[in-house]
Amino acid sequence: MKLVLGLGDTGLSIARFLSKQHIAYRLADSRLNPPMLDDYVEEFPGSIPVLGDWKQALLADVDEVFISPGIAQTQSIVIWARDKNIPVVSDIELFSRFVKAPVIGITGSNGKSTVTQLLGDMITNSDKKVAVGGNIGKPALDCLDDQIDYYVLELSSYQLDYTNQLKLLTGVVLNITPDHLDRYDSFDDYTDSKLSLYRYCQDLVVNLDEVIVPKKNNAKHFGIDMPKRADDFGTVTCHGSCYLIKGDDVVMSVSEMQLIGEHNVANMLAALALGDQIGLSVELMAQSIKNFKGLEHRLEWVAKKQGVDYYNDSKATNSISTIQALKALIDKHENIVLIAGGIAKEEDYSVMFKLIDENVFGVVLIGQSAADFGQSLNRPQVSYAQTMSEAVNLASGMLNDGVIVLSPACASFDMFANFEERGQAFKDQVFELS
Ligand code: UMA
Ligand code: ADP
Repeated sequence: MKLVLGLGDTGLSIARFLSKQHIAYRLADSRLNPPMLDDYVEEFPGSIPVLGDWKQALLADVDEVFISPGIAQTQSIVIWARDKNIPVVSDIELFSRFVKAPVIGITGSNGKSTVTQLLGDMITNSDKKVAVGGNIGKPALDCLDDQIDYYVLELSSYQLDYTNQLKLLTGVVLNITPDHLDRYDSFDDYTDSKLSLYRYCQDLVVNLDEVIVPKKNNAKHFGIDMPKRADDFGTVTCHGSCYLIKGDDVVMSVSEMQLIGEHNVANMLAALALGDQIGLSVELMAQSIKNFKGLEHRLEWVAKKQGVDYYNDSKATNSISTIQALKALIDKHENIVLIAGGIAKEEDYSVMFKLIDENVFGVVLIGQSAADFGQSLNRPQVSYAQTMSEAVNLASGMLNDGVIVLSPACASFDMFANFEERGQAFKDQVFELS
């Protein structure tokens, strides 16, 4: 008997998969009304999940636990299972046991979804069948299909924590900066979780600009500087224009990218390096980059209203992502108003506050962290809002030209269901402005 823990997207995908394989399982969730309850009951009429506080009895006759990534290792059910030497395994490891085509794994603190989606586009553009999934949204097990040539999986540290076996053709740890520290004893533990991805890779892609990631000679490298080796990716600036290059060869001009910011240049280089490692044509990959509009809620241009450009960067849930958004916008605009705040992460925000003090004209603060953030800022004009509509209205009153960006540097759960709902609320309000 297997035990499936969690009835969100992952739990439902595991239940579906085990049912198809005719493997007996019990499904449990510690909440009384988990997100996928209705879907589960509709798909498996007659099956009843066990809801409410974890009980030891859930483990009776169980030889393996399949767990959703949102359930922390400190939860009693995980501790009980491990005390009884019952393996606690992610959906990713289960997927890996059954997958036939090569898998590419992408992790990191920021940029995972952007690189995952772009690499998926590059593979499609090369006339191969690709499935893109994992932490980006579609659970890995729901992607399994015999027709697929490549799987591109975004992997979170939570998923990696419960993974001990996985076969990746290639993979990358894009960057490592503090995030999710409520789930880890220390930043070192979080780093180890991210770096564990390399244990499963046949070939590796390494970011030369990420000091924490150990450099390996047998890896393909990328970084913002000029590459030292013919097969690595980087950039060069010539007569004021910046180019993406492989070795000494120009791939394309950065001005042909639709995304802005140096962080996105790094993301493009990472996707190029991964694609090159699996044999995609550099020319076709460059075409995919030129066509790539980016993902919703990631420094997404929304509209220009009364001379002001509005950007939705709701996915910025930590300080480094907001720092990168501001740096990208500072390069192009003199007047910036930032809408930020929410549930702050356990990290040091001082670099972000300094950047705001030096470069941002006005700030509108929302959510739980508003008062703390306000006290840490000295220079810009600061206002406080209770709702997103109030925040957008206050921000638009501060500027006649320039840019207003929602880049919260915080999680959204104090005011919204998730970052998508927060970004949508921002966009709806922007569209309502005259
Ligand atoms: N649950 C409990 N007890 C708990 C915690 C959760 O029973 O203490 C139950 C919840 O009631 C719920 C289920 O577990 O029914 C939810 O499981 P989950 O939180 O693991 O969420 P899923 O719906 O399965 O979605 C997960 C990822 N969520 C998390 O890692 C928190 C999704 O990433 C991912 O897209 C999906 O699997 C498919 O692979 C989301 C995410 O926020 C986008 N990820 C984090 C991030 O990107 O920062 C890591
Ligand atoms: P993830 O899937 O790792 O959360 P996303 O591609 O969804 O990454 O982007 C999340 C946030 O991080 C967005 O605000 C985006 O603008 C920002 N971001 C994207 N790439 C990087 C990067 N390489 N470094 C820092 N921030 C980034």
